[in-house]
Amino acid sequence: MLRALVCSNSELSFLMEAHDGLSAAIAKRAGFKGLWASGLSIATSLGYRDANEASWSQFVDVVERIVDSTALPVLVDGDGGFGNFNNARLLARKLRQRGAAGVALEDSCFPKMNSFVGERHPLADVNEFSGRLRAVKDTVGEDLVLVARIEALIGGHGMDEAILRAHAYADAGADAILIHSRTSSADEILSFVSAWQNRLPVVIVPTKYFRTPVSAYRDTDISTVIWANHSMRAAMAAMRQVCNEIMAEEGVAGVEPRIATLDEVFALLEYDELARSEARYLVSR
Ligand code: SPV
Ligand code: MG
Repeated sequence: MLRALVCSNSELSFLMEAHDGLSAAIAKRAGFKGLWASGLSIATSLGYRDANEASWSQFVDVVERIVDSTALPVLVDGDGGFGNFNNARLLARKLRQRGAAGVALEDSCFPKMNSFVGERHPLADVNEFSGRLRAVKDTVGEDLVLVARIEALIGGHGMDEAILRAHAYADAGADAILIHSRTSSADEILSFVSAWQNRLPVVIVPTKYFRTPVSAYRDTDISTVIWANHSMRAAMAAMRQVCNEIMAEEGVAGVEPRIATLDEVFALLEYDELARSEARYLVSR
């Protein structure tokens, strides 16, 4: 299912960020057909920085909850693979076991730092990173969609470097290329897309160039748009507001009309199914 979303050029696809079972279930209810298990959002929800502070096993445990709480395909943000080729293939094997549909690996060095923090991050050596991709491909084959993420533009290393890397990663067996940018317009991404000439499908993350309407991508060879961190940021803003208000008012009456009702909580996680199952399976004495 993820392969159909990411690797088909027929229609622009969208992946919505999830960082736990709840955000995954909400994205599914909103109509999204696939999810992005965001490293930034998962780290943040655990109270860590997006700098490989969470261990890979903590991370895959969260991914498992995201996978299990919906039947949607999940593309997992695998950062750089948590180390070298060996760590990357171990991660990929675990992600396959936990039901992920794909993994995106970025050409950063361990420990990584979120792309938007600081300037000119060092890139992994192109051959070494290609080895990480080949190791993952040899380990999980077609079971996981392998997305190679290029940090060359975001790190200030230029378009030629980005294109060179995209070809190397395609040669190494990637199924799609994720090209990241920190500019506030989509021009850089669109230049990449026209230079790349669709050798592999292109995935983008319009976090910084959010004002560009998606119609600008529909007429290009971009296959997939990732809304990478918006549920986490929405939750953060809402929780902060509610906490501040309850603290100031020493009461919850003010926030009550603006927060989810308990009935909404019970409906989202299908408590009624539990009651029906009890009637069927719980033997009364
Ligand atoms: C993530 O969601 O963790 C990403 C996208 O990798 S970004 O934070 O923009 O690097
Ligand atoms: Mg990330």
